[in-house]
Amino acid sequence: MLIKRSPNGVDLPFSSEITPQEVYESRRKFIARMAAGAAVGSALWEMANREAFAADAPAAQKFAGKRNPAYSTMEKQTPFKDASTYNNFYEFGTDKSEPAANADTLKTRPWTVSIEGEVKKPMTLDLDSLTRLAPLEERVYRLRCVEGWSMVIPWVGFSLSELIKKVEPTGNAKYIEFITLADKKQMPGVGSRVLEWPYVEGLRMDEAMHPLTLLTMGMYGQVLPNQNGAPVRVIVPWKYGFKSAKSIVKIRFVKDQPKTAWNVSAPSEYGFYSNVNPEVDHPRWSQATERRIGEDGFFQKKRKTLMFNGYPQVASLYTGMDLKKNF
Ligand SMILES: Nc1nc2c(c(=O)[nH]1)N[C@H]1C(S)=C(S)[C@@H](COP(=O)(O)O)O[C@H]1N2
Ligand SMILES: [Mo]
Repeated sequence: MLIKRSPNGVDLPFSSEITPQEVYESRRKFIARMAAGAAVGSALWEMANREAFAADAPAAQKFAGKRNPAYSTMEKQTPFKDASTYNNFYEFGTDKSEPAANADTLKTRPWTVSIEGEVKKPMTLDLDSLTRLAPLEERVYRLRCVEGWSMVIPWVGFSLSELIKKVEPTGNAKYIEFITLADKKQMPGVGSRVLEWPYVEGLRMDEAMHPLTLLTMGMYGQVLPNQNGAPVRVIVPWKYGFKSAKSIVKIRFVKDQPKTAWNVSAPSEYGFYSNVNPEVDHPRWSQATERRIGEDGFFQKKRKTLMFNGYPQVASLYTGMDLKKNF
């Protein structure tokens, strides 16, 4: 095990990893509680990380799930601070810092999600009934933005398929639409014309049913911060980040491919599929590499982007499809 002296004189394992100053204290306390000299394995280090990051935002409500190791990357997690202050959520402004600065006006309770369209059992669920549909899991996913940066985030939720099974889609349900709240009173960006509101995203039914597609209510063991899409969003880890719609109020099952917000605003740049694909460049930039937020410096060599963002288990969904045409 690597033990090196940290700047504040505490022995830390794996201190080659960059450690944000503000998490030293809580991490030090946690490590102090462990038996001195005991082997701090990667699992314990993970716990120490989580404890430290959770302590970053003391006001947030706890929201834990059982770690699903089969669906979790062991890569270094993005510090909570970065994941909750570097955001895309155009309903609150287009600068990365604006969602964190503005999203406290979003009222996440009471909240309902209405599920409609081609289903045998349409329903409107409040947050508590939604949360109780299936056991909560924690899954550490890579999320790669179309802009060329990525993060590693421990999300809390369950497979969207759990909800889909409950509402019993009809034979006509070929696609699923996610519709975000669009309320000017709560969301200052909804007055702007950057996108058509409400923000709409969509998946083909088999993509929506894939167990990796996560209905997400929390991250880092806490309820989602508003700027990350509280109280409920989806995370589709093999697609560019914009497919992962935030603050969902409606889920609609439909026959035809939905008109999605980014595809409508710039169809030559943002296709419906939007699978992470290092071989298909965005018309204005390469998609071959990416920068990990909170970790890779601006002057550092960028890391290689992986096909399907490193989730090869989804490849069979696209057998026989031309992924250059269906970008
Ligand atoms: N409603 C809504 N959902 C959205 C967006 C948005 O502007 N509005 N931005 C998307 C983009 S481009 C990305 S990269 C991710 C960012 O999620 P994060 O802030 O939790 O990392 O949210 C996606 N979901
Ligand atoms: Mo993005």
